[in-house]
Amino acid sequence: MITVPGYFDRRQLAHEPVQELHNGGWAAYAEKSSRAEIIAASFDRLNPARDFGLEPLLNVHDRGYVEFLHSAYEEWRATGRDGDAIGYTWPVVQRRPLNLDRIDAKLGLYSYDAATPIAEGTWEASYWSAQTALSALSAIIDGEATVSFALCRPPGHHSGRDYCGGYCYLNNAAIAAEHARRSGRRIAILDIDYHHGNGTQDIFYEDPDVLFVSIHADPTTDYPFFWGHADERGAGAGIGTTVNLPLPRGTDMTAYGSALEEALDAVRAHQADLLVLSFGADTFEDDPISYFRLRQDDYRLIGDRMASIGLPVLVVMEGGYAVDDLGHNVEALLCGLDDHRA
Ligand code: Q9C
Ligand code: ZN
Repeated sequence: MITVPGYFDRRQLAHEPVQELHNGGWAAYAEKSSRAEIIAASFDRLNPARDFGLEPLLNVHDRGYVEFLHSAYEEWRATGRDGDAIGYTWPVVQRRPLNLDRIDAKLGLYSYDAATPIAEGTWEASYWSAQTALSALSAIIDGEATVSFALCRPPGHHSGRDYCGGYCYLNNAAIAAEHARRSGRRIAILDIDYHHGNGTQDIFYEDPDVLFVSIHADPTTDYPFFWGHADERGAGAGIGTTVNLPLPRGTDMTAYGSALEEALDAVRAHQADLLVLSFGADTFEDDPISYFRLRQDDYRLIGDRMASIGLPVLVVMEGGYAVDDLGHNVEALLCGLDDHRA
């Protein structure tokens, strides 16, 4: 039984892209709404999201990008096409501000991959996913809880200030972290999704106040390839407040546990007073798109280790695609986090 307060809004289910480009062909979209349903089923009750409006979203994301997310599907359909909006031309060289109106061009400007289609309910679901993160945060800020769970979906950690990618549209963890920082908290973000959280890293890359630590699959073999290498340590005033701990495919709890201790040392050294945990259960041994070997019991250990640093923790859901096991894996993590405090 989960005793940690959870937050969720059913409007997050509205996002249901049909397919994604996978290994050179079309495959069923892995980030499906049943992921959220199965996690929700592990809770006796979930708290509804409150509406914090657009402002906290715009404190992280570019206004032009947010407007694009809001209208992209409609603009795509207005060209007479069927199906979901998806980019196919990306401005990799000689980028300049052209102010292109064509939806095909805007999809290229505001995304970095072909894994992130925009469907009819994408804006509505992403908006409420972000509000869910803010609502779960408020339970901690208002002193009602020391651990709180945001059942975010769509996930967020691949989304940057002005782009979507990796099934992510609005960066829920970054939005909550920025909101908490503005209320005077000192923030560490620990990202333990299988994939590197390139969007979150990018948002805080030059920021000395927000620590970003990530344990993930080595990007030389795994998505997102271009970010998450160990030598990425931040820039400008933010040098040292980005920490990347890539691990090889096949990693089990023994090696994972050592990386986790290193990550927690970095969190302690930052002297944060709030930990935002970007939690992906795609490190699970049976995950269909990932290659670590964590087992259900390991999530309990991870939660337990995390609780040992004694900080309030906002858990923000990211990936995890072994749908049948997802509810149990989330439950294991939250039980580990909570036990410690009893
Ligand atoms: N199937 C998260 O876990 N895969 N995003 C690219 C190959 C993208 C994962 C296409 C994986 C993104 C939040
Ligand atoms: Zn992932």
